Amino acid sequence: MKLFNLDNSPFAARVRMQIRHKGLPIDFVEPPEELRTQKFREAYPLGKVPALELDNGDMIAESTAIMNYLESVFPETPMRPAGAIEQAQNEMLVRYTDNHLSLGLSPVFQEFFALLNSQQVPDHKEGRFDLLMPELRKLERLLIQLPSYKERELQTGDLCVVGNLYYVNELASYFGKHDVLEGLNTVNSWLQWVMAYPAVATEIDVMNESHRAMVKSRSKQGGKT
Ligand SMILES: N[C@@H](CCC(=O)N[C@@H](CS)C(=O)NCC(=O)O)C(=O)O
Repeated sequence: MKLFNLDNSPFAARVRMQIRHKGLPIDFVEPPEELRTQKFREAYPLGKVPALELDNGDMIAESTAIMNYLESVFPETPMRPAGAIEQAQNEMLVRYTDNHLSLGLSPVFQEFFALLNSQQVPDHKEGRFDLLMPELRKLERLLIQLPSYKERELQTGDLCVVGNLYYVNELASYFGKHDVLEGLNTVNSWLQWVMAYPAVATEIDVMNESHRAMVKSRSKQGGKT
């Protein structure tokens, strides 16, 4: 099996963390097609990565579909709980990331790339980053309400949250925000717990290096893509 992925993609990083944590025999490869081209869109079922290519050539798109498939096919070191309520609780973290956190993060990304391209100084007061803050407070409430992570193993929901949360922290500084997780005590202690897993820490590092290299190269080009 092959995982078509990009180092700086949080959606790919969550799958790589799972593969690394479970020790699965799956290669990580960059898509040979250039991003956002017609060829790229045609090569993958939904025109995005990550995409998992099976040995028979079948392709699975969508990070969460891939993660569920891998849990079904490789049940050792389970990262998706067995019980109905535990499954729903894990799923809440997955859905929180894709339906709440990512939606708040997406306009921040757009603004970030606009800033990078125009080399403008961010407007710290009116930035879209402020719209993201309520989404972070939602995570605090969710983690308080769910049974403590300390009583369970690492799950797919944790991987989804931590990959996207990396970008919240990373982009914050460009918008003049510091300590965006300040006061979110449960989020902070959960983050410490999740980052202590080597598979998580390694893939966050990979994402960080790749993201920073991209920023550096765009800045050198005077913001031109
Ligand atoms: N919902 C998708 C999101 C994947 C996604 O947005 N991938 C980005 C990279 S981070 C991509 O392939 N973008 C290329 C494009 O939109 O042309 C998932 O969970 O896999």
